[in-house]
Amino acid sequence: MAEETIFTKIINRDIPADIIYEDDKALAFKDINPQAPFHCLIIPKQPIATANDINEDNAGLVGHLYVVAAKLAAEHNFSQDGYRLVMNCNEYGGQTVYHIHLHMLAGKQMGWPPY
Ligand code: IU
Repeated sequence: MAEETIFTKIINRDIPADIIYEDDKALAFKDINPQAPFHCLIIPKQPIATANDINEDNAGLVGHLYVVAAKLAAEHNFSQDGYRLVMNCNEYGGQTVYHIHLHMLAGKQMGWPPY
């Protein structure tokens, strides 16, 4: 089990967040430091520390994060124009919160490479 992070506090409503989606397995909320006109984080309610901890047992849950992303894209009309989904891992990946999260960035043309 991963250490409790600030994202567990958001899941438990111990601290506020702009929550835009919730179901029994996942939560999505607006990033407090948005890097695009639309920037939300899609997280599993069950904490998983990093992408290194994704395995056959939790693959369905991780896949569900992408299902939520597709739903949000449709709901917010980003499906056609497109968007970016990113999961940072550990220091070199730029991860700062050790509870996996899918960044969903939309509403502008993204660049590549992403550094
Ligand atoms: P990272 O991939 O671990 O670096 O992403 C963490 C993100 O969490 C980052 O974009 C922060 O702005 C965001 N965030 C947040 O939305 N709310 C918080 O309370 C905290 C971080 I702490």
